[in-house]
Amino acid sequence: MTLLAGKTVLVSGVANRWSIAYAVAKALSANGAKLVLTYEGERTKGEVEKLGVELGQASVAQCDVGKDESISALRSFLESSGVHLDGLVHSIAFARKEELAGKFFATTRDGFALALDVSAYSLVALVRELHPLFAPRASVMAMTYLGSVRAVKNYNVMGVAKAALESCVRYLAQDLGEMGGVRVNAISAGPIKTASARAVGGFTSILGEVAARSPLRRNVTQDDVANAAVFLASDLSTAVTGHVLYVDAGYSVMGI
Ligand code: 0WD
Repeated sequence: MTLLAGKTVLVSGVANRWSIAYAVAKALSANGAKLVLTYEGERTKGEVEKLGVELGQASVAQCDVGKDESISALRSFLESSGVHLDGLVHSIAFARKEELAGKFFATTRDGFALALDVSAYSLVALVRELHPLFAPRASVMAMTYLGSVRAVKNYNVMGVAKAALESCVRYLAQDLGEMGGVRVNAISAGPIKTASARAVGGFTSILGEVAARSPLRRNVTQDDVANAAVFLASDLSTAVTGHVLYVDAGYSVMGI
């Protein structure tokens, strides 16, 4: 309950109650953190405001990570509210649906740039703008997937974006560690049925494969990921940075 008492954490990427970010926000709050939730735009505003009320003391702000002016506006909002951030959760990804199926080589120049921009550069953009608000020993985390290091059917350009995201995590860890001991990590979650996941072609068969072959013989849940996020947000992980923490029921360690 008190693991995160006195800490304020910004959580991006809540779209609905199935979002990984929502489970993370709930777990952070249950462990005593104050929350700032951000939503992308009008489409998700109402739902996120409703979830913010359910979470108690969450404040809610708009931020489209694809737009620098939107990130600057978020910074102004946080500054005017006197918020210092002890944590930042990046739980955002986007690629065009038609590029999450079929041949990877069919990826268009535009689609590649868009996926990399929203899913990877956005972490850099958030840190670039918000780092002056970070408290000492703040914790930044991003959500990634095994498709970054393995070729996963249909994951395609999102796998490339996740590889970039994980590399960004390492470079940001290098930058921020000497600025007050701020750490930056990624959680590589096993597949979970959410709105984003359903956009990936053949997603249900990926769930079946993990349940059949992972050491724990099951899929992971949003709550499994959220518990790891609490660890990374807490002072239990003050010497962990630049790391990709697999929360995947062990699937990634399996060979034949
Ligand atoms: O199997 C899964 N669900 C896994 C997800 C396995 C491993 C990793 N992840 C990652 C995703 O790639 C993503 O980075 O976890 C993160 C969260 O994904 P999620 O919880 O699975 O999906 P979802 O509930 O759809 O949340 C992602 C949200 C978007 O939702 P919608 O469904 O509205 O596209 O990212 C947000 C948006 O709310 N988002 C943006 N937020 C701000 N600015 C933007 C943007 N430009 N674009 C998308």
